Amino acid sequence: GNVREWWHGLIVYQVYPMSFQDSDGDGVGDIRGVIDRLEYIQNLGVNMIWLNPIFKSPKVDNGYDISDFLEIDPIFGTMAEVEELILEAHKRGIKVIFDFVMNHTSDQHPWFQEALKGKGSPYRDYYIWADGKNGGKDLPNNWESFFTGTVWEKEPSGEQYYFHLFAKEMPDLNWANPEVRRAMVDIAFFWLDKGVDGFRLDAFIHLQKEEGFPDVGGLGEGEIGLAEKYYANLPKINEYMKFFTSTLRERYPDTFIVGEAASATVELARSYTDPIVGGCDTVITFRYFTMDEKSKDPRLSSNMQKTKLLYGAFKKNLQEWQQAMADVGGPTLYWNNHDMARVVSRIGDDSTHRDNSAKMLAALMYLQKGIPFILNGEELGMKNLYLNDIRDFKSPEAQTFYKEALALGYSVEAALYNLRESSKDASRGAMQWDDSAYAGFSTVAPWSGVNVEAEYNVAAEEADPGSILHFYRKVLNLKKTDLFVEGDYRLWATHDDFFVYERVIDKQVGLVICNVTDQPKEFVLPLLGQHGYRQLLLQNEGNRLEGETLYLAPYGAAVFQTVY
Ligand code: TEU
Repeated sequence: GNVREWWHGLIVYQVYPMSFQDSDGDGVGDIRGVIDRLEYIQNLGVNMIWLNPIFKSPKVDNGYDISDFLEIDPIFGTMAEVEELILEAHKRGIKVIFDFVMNHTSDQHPWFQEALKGKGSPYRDYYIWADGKNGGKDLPNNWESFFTGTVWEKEPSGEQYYFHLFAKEMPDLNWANPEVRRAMVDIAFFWLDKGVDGFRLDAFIHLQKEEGFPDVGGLGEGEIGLAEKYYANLPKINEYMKFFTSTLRERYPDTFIVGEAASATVELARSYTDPIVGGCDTVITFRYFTMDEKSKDPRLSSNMQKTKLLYGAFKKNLQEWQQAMADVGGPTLYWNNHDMARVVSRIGDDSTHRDNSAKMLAALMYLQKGIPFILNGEELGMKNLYLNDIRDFKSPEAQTFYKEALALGYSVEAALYNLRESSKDASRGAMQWDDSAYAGFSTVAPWSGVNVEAEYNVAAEEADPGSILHFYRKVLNLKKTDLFVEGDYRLWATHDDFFVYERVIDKQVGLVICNVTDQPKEFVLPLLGQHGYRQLLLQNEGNRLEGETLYLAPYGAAVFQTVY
């Protein structure tokens, strides 16, 4: 028996506000733009929007560096527009969740500006400080930040260093301080009072840092390195999360909370999603996607190099998450987000088999048990942005990769190729609404760059019943049926050329068959038995059923429903 929580059946659409729709002609997307597109979002068949940060921010990290948690950044619009967005979304049966950045603030945040006044400041203990070694001359330790470089930055007065896991303009909050924990709860209440339905908790697995800041081992003199065991998934995080989630739910019991838990294992995910431990409804892990490391250069950052998904490992990972999360409604289901390259380019084939691979991947992922998270534009088969100048890459990791690759003798073209195919900048391009000069996103050049494509945009795909957009709608329609919400998940043991699974309720079986290769493949369907009958629910192009044999096109996919 499943305990059906209200959020089983959610389908989340990730709106990256800077790149979704510009309504005022400044080249940056805004809240009014999202309001104007609510009908489109509704017609997709989703029932929740996750908005990346829209709060006041100097935009060192596209809004994840927040200088005022309670103000809307003027580039996005006004508080009144945000209230209107929530209201209008609700009218359409769409819930709205905000990104909640709890690990750090902008260095421009008044708390940090106060903290910089020195050890006597009442806000000093809102942040994390350390003295340099050797009388202040050397760094406090050898930990590396996720945005490359040391985690330590000397404060302007020169007295101490402050800690930053991301950019130096993003000092980490000190969650060991109960005042910080209370302040973050108050901010969440402010937005819940405005009617938001929940939060995507940004980087919450980093809220605790190892006391005493011990050096990480295995590094040479003067070297720095990632030290996840000292700043990721530490034990007090569940205590902080429990306080946060349960305090919010005392007043707003239905608050939906999805935690971003990049490096969480299934065991950790279970505790983060346990109602009496961490209290998240679900978490987003990055661990599904085991990529082929063999072809990579070990001297360069691994996630910036173009390579293939290893389907064998990928199937095993998903199977493990499906099993561990079965009784909480399944894991989150996603292919990409604003931190990863776009799926049809990274994992599908964005040239020869663009349509079929995009459709197959949609069926493969979103008919599993769990909550789909779809990145805006993915439903059109949007591919990576074509960026061909290092100045077009905004993320510091991309800049570092480029410098290091060139220093190792890579050509400019080779370095740019890897970045274009793998960096997060590649997924942040303007939404393709039509094939006008700026793809209907804006009347001026978008901040992000844009691909303009005659066949891949909302207008063209609306008009074509065989489009990727229409296919996504069909997948999401199926996804809303009981069978695909609550049905048990069973992965078939097949060759790695296939990804095949069933969803099962009683005598009803949904069977999803995917050819994950660029070659045609044959698949023999299971025997029906005397009283069974089978119905084809959905397929992409070029497949053929002859008797019990399914001839799958390259990247072919078919979904059957069988009743025994
Ligand atoms: O990303 C955080 C994130 O990916 C890390 O928490 C992760 O654990 C680490 O990179 C190790 O793989 C979020 C946002 O999604 C991203 O856009 C922001 O830049 C970042 O937080 C900082 O707020």
